Amino acid sequence: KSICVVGLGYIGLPTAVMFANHGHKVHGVDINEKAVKMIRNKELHIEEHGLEERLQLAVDAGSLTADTEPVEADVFIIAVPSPIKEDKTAELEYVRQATANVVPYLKKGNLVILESTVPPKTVENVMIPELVKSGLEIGTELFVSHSPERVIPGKVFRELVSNDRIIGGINEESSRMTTELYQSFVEGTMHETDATTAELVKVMENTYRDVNIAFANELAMIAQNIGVNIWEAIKLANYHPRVNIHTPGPGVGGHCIAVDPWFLVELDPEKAKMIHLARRTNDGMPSYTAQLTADILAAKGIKEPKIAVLGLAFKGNIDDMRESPSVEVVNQFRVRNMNITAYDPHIKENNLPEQTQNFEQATNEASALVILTEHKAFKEIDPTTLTNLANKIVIDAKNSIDRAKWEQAGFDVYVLGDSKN
Ligand code: SAJ
Repeated sequence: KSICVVGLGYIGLPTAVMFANHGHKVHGVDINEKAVKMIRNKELHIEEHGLEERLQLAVDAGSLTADTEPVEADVFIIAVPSPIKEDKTAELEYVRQATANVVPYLKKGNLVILESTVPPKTVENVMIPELVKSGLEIGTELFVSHSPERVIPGKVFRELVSNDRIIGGINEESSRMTTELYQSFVEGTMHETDATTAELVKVMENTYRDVNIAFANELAMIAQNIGVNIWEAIKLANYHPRVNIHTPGPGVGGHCIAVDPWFLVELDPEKAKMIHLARRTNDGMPSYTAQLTADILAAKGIKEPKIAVLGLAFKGNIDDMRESPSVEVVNQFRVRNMNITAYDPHIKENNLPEQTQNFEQATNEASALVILTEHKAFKEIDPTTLTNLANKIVIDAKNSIDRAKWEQAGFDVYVLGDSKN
């Protein structure tokens, strides 16, 4: 089949590459000219394990092209951002615009698939009104579905293949066509439903995690006050066959889990009470983490401390800083007039004035290291080599380092949610 993928970001590019390497002729579209150029040159504008070699293969074989404009195709896949605005309501302009952009290229028999995560009813209320402008009859001449991506950054290529998929067509024929297409590489089961159900299911999945993480964060703060290590307590609770408590931390980041619950709050603010509170709890964790650090240093009598923040990505081993709680933790340190440097081996451009690309520089004369992201690179630090610090104090908001190893090297180790500090 010929497939036009609109949006070549964290989801669109891997998806385009997968289809291209599984017998389809793919044309990728992005408004970012620099990204398009890079893709044509087989260069990555995003980091994802296994992407580089797969991109090379697809471009060399001539099965993947890229441009800023769509072309005619059998199938159009839309994978553009659907963020929230300042006021926490959904920004659907990218979805609407991407849909409008493909309309001039649509022909009878085409299938349009939305992969972006969206508030329930977006296909019906935002996409369909654009698609009717093609003059094609929706459901008989033009087929439409929502097939939300479910992959986790860092393991995209594994999960694209192995995860089950929800396929929500606007009618059965749309679902059937979509299932058939994804069967090119998906080994998981395809579950067909209607478009609005699929939209809700996807938003529910991410909200489930957000609420569960908020619960874990609440427990961490309680444990901290009563002398219990929450990490140990959660591990023990999760031995119960029907309990799965998530992990606490300095907050929830990314473009999905910290965003999608707001779609439900916007949809029904009266009913989405717990969902709203969970968002607020998780959004409060950066401030809690900064205050925890400030309290530890004050208790040690360290005046005008210099903090080395380790980890700016929103989670481990990725290069993505979107909605990262680390940015807010840094901000909370600023608010407390604390001196900071920030370092992340995965974030190659300086996004914050405090950021440095040099680990030595970041840690030089530091009163404390504050680990905010569970990068493998931080776990591998040999604490005995850290000889440029002002104090041997490490605060681990992710419980990610080997405590014994650091203590042996003479460090005072503090872990968020563990009052054995
Ligand atoms: N986090 C915690 N505690 C946890 C799990 C995560 O504090 O127990 C934090 C992480 O540190 C990170 C944030 O939450 O800051 C989100 O990380 P994540 O790994 O849970 O999720 P994402 O945003 O990378 O990907 C999620 C996934 N959804 C679910 O797990 C239900 C993924 O499958 C989706 O495809 C993706 O959202 C998406 O695009 O919607």
